[in-house]
Amino acid sequence: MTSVAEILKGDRLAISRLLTEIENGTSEGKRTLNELFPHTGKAHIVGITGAPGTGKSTLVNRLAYEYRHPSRDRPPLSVAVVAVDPTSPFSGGAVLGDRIRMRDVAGDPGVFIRSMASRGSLGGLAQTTAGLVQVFDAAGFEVILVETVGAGQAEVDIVDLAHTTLVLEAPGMGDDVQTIKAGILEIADILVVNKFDRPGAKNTLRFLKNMLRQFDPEERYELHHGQRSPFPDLPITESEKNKPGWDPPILTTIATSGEGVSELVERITNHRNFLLSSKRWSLKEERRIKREMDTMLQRELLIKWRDSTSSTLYQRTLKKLVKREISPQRAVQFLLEGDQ
Ligand SMILES: Nc1nc2c(ncn2[C@@H]2O[C@H](COP(=O)(O)OP(=O)(O)O)[C@@H](O)[C@H]2O)c(=O)[nH]1
Ligand SMILES: [Mg+2]
Repeated sequence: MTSVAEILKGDRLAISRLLTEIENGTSEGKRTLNELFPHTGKAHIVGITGAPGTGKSTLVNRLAYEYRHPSRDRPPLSVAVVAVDPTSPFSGGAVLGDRIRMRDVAGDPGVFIRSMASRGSLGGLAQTTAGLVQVFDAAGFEVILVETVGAGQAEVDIVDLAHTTLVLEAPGMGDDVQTIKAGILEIADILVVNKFDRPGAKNTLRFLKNMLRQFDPEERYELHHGQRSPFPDLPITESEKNKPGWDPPILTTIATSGEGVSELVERITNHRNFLLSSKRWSLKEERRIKREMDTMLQRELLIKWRDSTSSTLYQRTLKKLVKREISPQRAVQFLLEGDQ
């Protein structure tokens, strides 16, 4: 039994156990999440995405350190890290490298690092990640850093989860349009050119500045607010639309030495303040929670429906569909409403 009180107190062992329950999709984990939910909504959730090797894990480590030991006049904040990147040195494999890198923050009770087993996560990667984030939020961590690998739809998922999304690029990752994945720049609240000590870094910076200039702010806004989600969303009011927007800055860092990281934390904090003062924080939260509920609803309805439908009818319809005797739309109509 995981005690909710223990989690709320920030008990590390209880947190650890609950995270495992959630990863395994147990009903105990789900039950505890239900009880924890009213205690969430306080943390600043920051997503860090980008191609493998751009330096996400190294930067996350540095960010955690900077939050704990601010080099500027800022109060130290507690930090949780969720690494969803399967190639992350936080997970598996490079244990030695892991230890060496993590020594800066290891043993600090204000830091909690969890790498997620990305293999076959029951209930879906995005949902499990959201669950882990909720645990840290309820446990009182003030900042939650989520590292995700930029592959497939993963970077779009992070927009749904995070208040602030950092997109990492690095020189030598291929500075042309093809290699910068479509959609990844649009989701950035802050763009970071890491490995600024490497040759070609200035070119990467110039290239990104040009790319960013081409975006239509309206389009960015819609993407950030879920207007492209498959679900009919909460409408954006005219007055909301006309509020001054956020111009995503491009920063440069050297994650290995920590250069530029203090400035980055400053900008991340600015973005949080921007969201709060423009009321977009609550708007984002509302949309995120709605989407989460819709996704669950969709899944549960599908399961319920399949339980209540004859599998022979389902198989027969599927066969017809595969043979192209009927269209997918017709098949769905047939399954839901019968032959009409
Ligand atoms: N030269 C240089 N190397 C870096 C920098 N940041 C990260 N690296 C190195 O790049 C490699 C990949 O870093 P990692 O953090 O694992 O990248 P990830 O796959 O995006 O998480 C590691 O060998 C890091 O030490 C940087 O700013 N400069
Ligand atoms: Mg990594």
